[in-house]
Amino acid sequence: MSLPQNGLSHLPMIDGQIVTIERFLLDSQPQYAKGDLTAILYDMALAGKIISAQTRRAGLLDVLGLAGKVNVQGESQQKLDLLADDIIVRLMDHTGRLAGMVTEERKEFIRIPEKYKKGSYILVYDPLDGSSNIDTNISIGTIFGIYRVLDDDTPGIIEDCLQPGQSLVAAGYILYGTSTILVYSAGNGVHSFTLEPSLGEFLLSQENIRFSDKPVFYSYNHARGRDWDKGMHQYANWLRDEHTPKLSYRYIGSMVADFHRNLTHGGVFCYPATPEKPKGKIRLLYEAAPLAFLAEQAGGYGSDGSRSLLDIVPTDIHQRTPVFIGNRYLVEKAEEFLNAHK
Ligand code: FDP
Repeated sequence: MSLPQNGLSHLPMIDGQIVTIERFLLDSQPQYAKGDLTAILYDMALAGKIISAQTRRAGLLDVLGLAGKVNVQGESQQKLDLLADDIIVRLMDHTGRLAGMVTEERKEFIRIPEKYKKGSYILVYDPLDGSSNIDTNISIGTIFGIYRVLDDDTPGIIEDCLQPGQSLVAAGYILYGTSTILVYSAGNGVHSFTLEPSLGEFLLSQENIRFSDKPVFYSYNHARGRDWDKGMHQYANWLRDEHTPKLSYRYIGSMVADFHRNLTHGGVFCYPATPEKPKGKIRLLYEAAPLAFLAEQAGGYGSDGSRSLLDIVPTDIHQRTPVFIGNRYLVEKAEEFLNAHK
């Protein structure tokens, strides 16, 4: 990103140009495309703006704290989770571009109401990842993935969502941090946009993001260490004691924020399996697979400890998976340690 000198220094620019997300998406669209995917991505940017505005005001509005309900994972839902979920459904169900949706916050596959046209895409999303951090003003984010339906002629069905991450046509996240950033890939590199709050516009801030080949960070919940198997212990020791140059340990506990930091500076995020949680904690469809898609597009890799996260064919829309994601060689090293102690 170049630094302009002419009083526009608050605006992100690429080679002196101000590029809005709309312009970038339209320019990136293949000539044969109908524009539906572009429109879904643009709608997700709009959802991000609305959710961002709500999260910024969360301390003022009555949206902090528990909503008094429990979601399908048996976790307490925060009011802001429900609000973010509602915003996305209300923005997306009537556009004629989707055939269905899956969200962390609803048990069932969301069908498109019959009164609306059915589209050719499926949206899977976690409206607010890291939501246990909401009350403490720590970065949280929306993660999403987009699939094509298996059959254009049938109404959207659950099987449309049970596709491996290899079939994603696009994925991304919106991170509500010190600024609001949208990061996405439609299979042609990873690009980021920063929300300029006074304009309400996402402006291109970085094109073709790649993991640094000199990673800096590793991230996992160290407190879960007592439950790890030998392979994970040895991997953690290797990260701490043997990697050169020395890495730094950082864990926010908001995967999307941990991922973003590691994408920006290089590193690895892990949420391994434990006897208590043999499948780990992270959800495959709307958390792990979209981030693994972005990781691969940025030259990194996402694994469940023995295979690519993108190769796993989901059997349940809310299934969980162990996650190792970040710089390819750091993730492959995790596979090596875990497999040696199976
Ligand atoms: P959260 O429960 O707050 O939504 O997948 C959910 C997730 O957060 C990740 O974002 C985060 O990395 C992880 O869970 C935190 O779990 P631990 O508290 O067990 O570390």
